[in-house]
Amino acid sequence: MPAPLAAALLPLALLAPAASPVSVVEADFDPATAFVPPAAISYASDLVPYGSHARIVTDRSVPGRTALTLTASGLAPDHEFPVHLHTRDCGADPASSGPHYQDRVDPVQPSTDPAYANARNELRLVLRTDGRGAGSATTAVNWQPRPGEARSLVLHAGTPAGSHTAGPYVTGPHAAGDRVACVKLDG
Ligand SMILES: [Cu+2]
Repeated sequence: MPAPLAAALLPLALLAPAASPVSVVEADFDPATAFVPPAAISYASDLVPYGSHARIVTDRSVPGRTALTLTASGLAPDHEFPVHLHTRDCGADPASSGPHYQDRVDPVQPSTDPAYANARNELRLVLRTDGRGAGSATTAVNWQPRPGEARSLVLHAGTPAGSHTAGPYVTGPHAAGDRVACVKLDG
């Protein structure tokens, strides 16, 4: 392109909006078999009923820091869900979301070394629902995810432990730690 034109376009390029530092994902949980692949999948409808709702606000406006807030409604009442940032997209198989996202990636996978598998190097929340199944949790870490490497937020079965009714993709009663739902993220 002629140099004068390039020079004229340069200011426009500088004005192009950067990725917003605050992103909001809102989604209803659906079965993975929904006709349109859902933005949020429930694998265990007793803990995460179809039609229940999640809102995730990810705030990267402070350099070197990420704050994440999960607000949900319609979930199982009085349950404590461990929630983590995972690396891969949600899929019909609960394992699709891959391992936990780590700021410093453990060279040994699956990661069990507490030097890597900890709440500073991973993004973890505990979502406690009230008697009506609503709840909110927030956390912040001193890093920002590498683009494209933190693609989902996964809810795990937590407390109270015990056997829950299996959803269509979880055969048999599921135990604490099982992935019961997954929300796709932009990042
Ligand atoms: Cu997890």
